[in-house]
Amino acid sequence: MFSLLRRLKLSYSLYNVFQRRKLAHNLPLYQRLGLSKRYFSPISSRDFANLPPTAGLPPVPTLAERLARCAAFKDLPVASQASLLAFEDNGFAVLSGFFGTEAVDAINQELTRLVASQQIALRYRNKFMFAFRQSVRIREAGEGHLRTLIAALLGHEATLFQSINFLMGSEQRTHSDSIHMSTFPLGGMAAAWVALEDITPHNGPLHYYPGSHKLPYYLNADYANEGTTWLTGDKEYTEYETTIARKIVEAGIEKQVFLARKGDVFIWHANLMHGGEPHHDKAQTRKSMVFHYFSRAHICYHEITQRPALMG
Ligand SMILES: O=C(O)CCC(=O)C(=O)O
Repeated sequence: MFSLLRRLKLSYSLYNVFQRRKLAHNLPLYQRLGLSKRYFSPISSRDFANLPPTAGLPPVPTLAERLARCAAFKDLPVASQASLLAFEDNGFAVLSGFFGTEAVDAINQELTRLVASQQIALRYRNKFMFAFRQSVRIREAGEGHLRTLIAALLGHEATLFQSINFLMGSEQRTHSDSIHMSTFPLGGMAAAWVALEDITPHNGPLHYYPGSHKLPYYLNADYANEGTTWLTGDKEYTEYETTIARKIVEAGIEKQVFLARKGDVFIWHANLMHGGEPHHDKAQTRKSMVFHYFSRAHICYHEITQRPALMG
């Protein structure tokens, strides 16, 4: 019964009726693309099936031109610049030592303070969600040069949508963020993962599949999770994960593990397959933080739940 209620589109649409300010971002695009949607309407990839893949997007300069115009890019070491310039080929970029020790220590202290004062608590087993809404310091880390660089990678202005802090490894199975934070046209999001301490093979490093962003975007239709007019899909999330595991084997892409040093940043593309390795040594922490950004030029929503994304 509860699971049926959770799947009922009407119930969250009713909730969203009261969220106009946070949902209005999709309206100009709905209008431009001729989609008859209200700000609170359910939305999923099925709604875009008859539209050209880049419908509604303005033309953008090349990645090299966009980065060359970005002040934050000019200040970076050559290796980080090269990594960003290769983003469209690889689906990721590594910015070694992007945050200094003092900045990382301050973020860790901030998280300790927020937890101690119960301003944030664990959700979904091991995640501290949206700490940036409670902490100027954490917000600044995501809003500063990182957001500018992400905007240059996306080719559009970017909004910091979500932060997640981890004290232990996520141990998340491989996925593409586009099933959770989805856009039309595809590809209008990116994430920046920050190592808040040195990461070893024993404390659950991030893993990723180079070039996997060029695979198709696997969405609800790819694991029979489209649902009906009134209900979202009824598939367990593990079915999505199993589909992705199979697709990666079929594609023959080799997994890489990111053994980050404190302060390193790993940026991933909307469709880069990634996840968290097992955290073997539970005596060690795995402090990290990830910022998820949406493009402001795209329709932003959540494919699994078929909800428009609440911004801000
Ligand atoms: O930090 C990790 O281990 C993975 C995080 C992740 O997959 C995500 O935030 O999308």
